[in-house]
Formats: sequence, structure tokens, C-alpha cells
Amino acid sequence: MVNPAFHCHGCHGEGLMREDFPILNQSIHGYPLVYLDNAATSQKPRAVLDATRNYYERNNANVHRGIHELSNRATAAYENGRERVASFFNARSSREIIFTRGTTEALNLVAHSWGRANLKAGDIILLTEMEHHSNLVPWQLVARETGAELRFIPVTGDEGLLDLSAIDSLLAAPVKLLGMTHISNSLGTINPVAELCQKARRQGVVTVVDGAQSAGHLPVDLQEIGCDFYAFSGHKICGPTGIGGLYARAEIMEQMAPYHGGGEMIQDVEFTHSTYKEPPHKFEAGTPNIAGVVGLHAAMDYLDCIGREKVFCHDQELALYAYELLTRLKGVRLFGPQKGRAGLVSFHLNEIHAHDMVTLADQKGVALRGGHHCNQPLMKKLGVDSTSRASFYFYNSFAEVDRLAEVIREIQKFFGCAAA
Ligand code: 7TS
Repeated sequence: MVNPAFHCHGCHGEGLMREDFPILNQSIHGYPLVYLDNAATSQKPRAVLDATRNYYERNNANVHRGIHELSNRATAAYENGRERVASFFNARSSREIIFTRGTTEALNLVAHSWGRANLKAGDIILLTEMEHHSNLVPWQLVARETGAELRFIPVTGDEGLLDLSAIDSLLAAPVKLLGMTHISNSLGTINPVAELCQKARRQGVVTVVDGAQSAGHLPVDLQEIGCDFYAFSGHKICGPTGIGGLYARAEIMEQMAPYHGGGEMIQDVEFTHSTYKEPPHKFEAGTPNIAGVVGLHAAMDYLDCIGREKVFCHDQELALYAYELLTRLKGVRLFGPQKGRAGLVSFHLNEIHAHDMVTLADQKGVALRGGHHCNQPLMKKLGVDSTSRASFYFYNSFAEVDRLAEVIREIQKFFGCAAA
């Protein structure tokens, strides 16, 4: 794992590899595009576009079915992709990787397949107050069905850290599952997931890590983290939309019932019942997103060419710089930790609504996100209905952060708020 205090040597705030991203080289409303909505989705390098195109032009067929050359190639590409995901996250085996449409589907799979079979009235599902709705609503659904109870590790306030002062007593209750985001998409907090998984494991608690914002943003070693489940999305790490996955520890995956039923996942079917393939294929019903896996494989290779430590330190430097510039502006409330944050800043302006902020920033070519970021309960706790968010990736530069600060000042002037 990268130490959050990791210092970057050699990143000078220039955007890395920008020339690989044709989309970044355009004007929006007459201004150069400044794309700062990477926590929502990243842009795609040529290597990923080419790999996907090459797959469709030369190798496209369905997998695990036809015994013909193209089908064999498609199957090999798909299964090689699984190997690549396993090595990217240092899973013990590719058999621990299930392909899904992304993080949301992966977390629903866990809640549905593991949750419904293992939770009952009186059990506790322990989450954090900073969960994205996709690691909250599936647990609400399963809690309603099983009678399990939801409890939450509190967030400290604007600093956005987990308050772990009562973690031992929280875990001493009959907790069956601990679910937590690795990096908060609205605060930029990096949670101590390895430490929490270790504590949970000692109590026999199953752990789920939402890796939507950590995969591809810092080195992730799943054996070191020691979680039972880890969910991620390809589109946030330079890969295509509609592909992502779930890591599930082999011992736990073997116990789980299928999620979706249909072709691909069965071994033998009778009119009234079926037997299933071995995991992970038992969890992949229907024709999978083969081209998506090919693109994801290319994205992982691409990121490892840059180096994930380098990506992390670059993003963090940009976020710290943005944090510093924004604190100088009048009436700006910043969320998330000052130190050791991931590559995003989330802020609230007293006199300007986040939707106005992002609409006006867009008019100046700056792409931000405004809203509750699928963290509604957290926003309510912090006493705001929305924040504006700038989120960075390795291709962003210090100059773009300067432009962000300049545009915010201009918007403040437009609204008649005295800019500092
Ligand atoms: N978990 C976290 C922490 C996220 O940030 C997101 C998406 C998801 C889960 C869901 O990922 P999906 O790929 O399945 O949709 N976050 C955001 C965001 O911050 N802005 O748009 C999507």
C-alpha cells in the first residue's frame, strides 16, 4: 500500500501522458477543456480504444461456446483479462475474480448472494457514514428481507475521517459484515482498510471493500488488505464503461449461490432444476462484456506502465494544491482531510449553489461535478444538500488547478460575492 504521506519526487505538476487522450484536446464553449470529473469517470487512452477496436475487427465471437478459431480467441482474451485483473490487484488466483458491469453490480452480487444466505434477524451489518449509495442501498434491501440491522461507523465532520474510537465495541456486537469504501468519492478520505479488515477478521466478520475510487488510483494489494470482497469499475481507471468486477476470496465464493441465472453459468439443466459451473463462471450468466474485458486489460497494462505510485502521488499533489488555493477563497468550506487525501477536492460555497457553480464552470470549459455524489446521508449529516467537486487523474496539471481557482473566483464575482 502507498503510505498516504508518500512524497512525490519527479512529478512537477505537468499532466502525464496527455497526448494519449484525444478527447482532452478540445475546446468547450470556446475555452480549452479542463476535465476535473474523474471520480465520475476517467477518460480513455488510445491504447484502450485501439485494443477494443482491434478485438472487434479481428477476434470478435462469443466465449466458451463455439469451437472455432474466433471463439477460441475471444475466450482466450476474456480469460486472459481475468488473469490480468488478478495480477493487477494481487489476488491469489484468477478464480477469485468475477466480471460484473461495475462496482454497483459487484456490491449487489455480494448483498444478494452472500447476504441473503448468511444474514438473519439480530445480525448487524456495519457500514460507514461515507458509503456511496451503491454500498448502502443493497444492504438496506437485504436488511429489510432478513431482519438484519444496519449500524454505522461515524464520520468526524468536515475533516471527513472515520471516527474509530468506538470500533472495538462496535465490532464486539453481533456484526456479520463490515462494508467500507476504500476512498470516499465525496471527501477524498483514504480509509485504513487493511487495519479494519484485520480487526474484523479477528471477530469472524466478513469484509467488503468498495474500491471504485481506489482501483487504478493507488497500488491495491488484496492479499495485504485481507478483505473478503473488493468491488471496482473499469470506467474509472481508463477502461470502458459496463465492465468491472468483484474479487471474492475463494473459500467464501465457493459457498455462495448464483446471482443471475441463464446461459454460461450452468453445467446441466433439467426442466425443474440445474447444476452450475464452478465459480467464478457460476456468477457470470449470459454473454459477457468481452470487448469490455479486452479494454480493461489494456487499461491495466497502461496504468502499470505509468506506475500506480506515480499516479497516486501526482493526483495527491494536485488535490493538495487545489485544497491550498481554495482555502484562500472567501466563503469556501472544504471537506475531507487536509493531509493524506486522495485526488479530489469537495467544497461548498455559502452563497452559490453547487449546481450554479458547475453550470457556470462548464461555460468556462471546466468540467466539475455538483450534487450529493450519491452520498445523501453524509451530506445531510454535514448539513449541506450538495458540494462541488473537482477530481483529478494523472493527465491533469497544476495549470488546470490554477484555472479551476480562477474560474471559481470569476463565478464568485459574477454572484457579487467579494472574492478574496
Ligand atoms: N462506490 C464509490 C465510492 C463510487 O465513487 C462510485 C461511483 C460507485 C461506488 C459506483 O460505481 P459504478 O461504476 O458502479 O457507478 N461514483 C461516482 C461519482 O462520484 N460520481 O459519479 C459516479
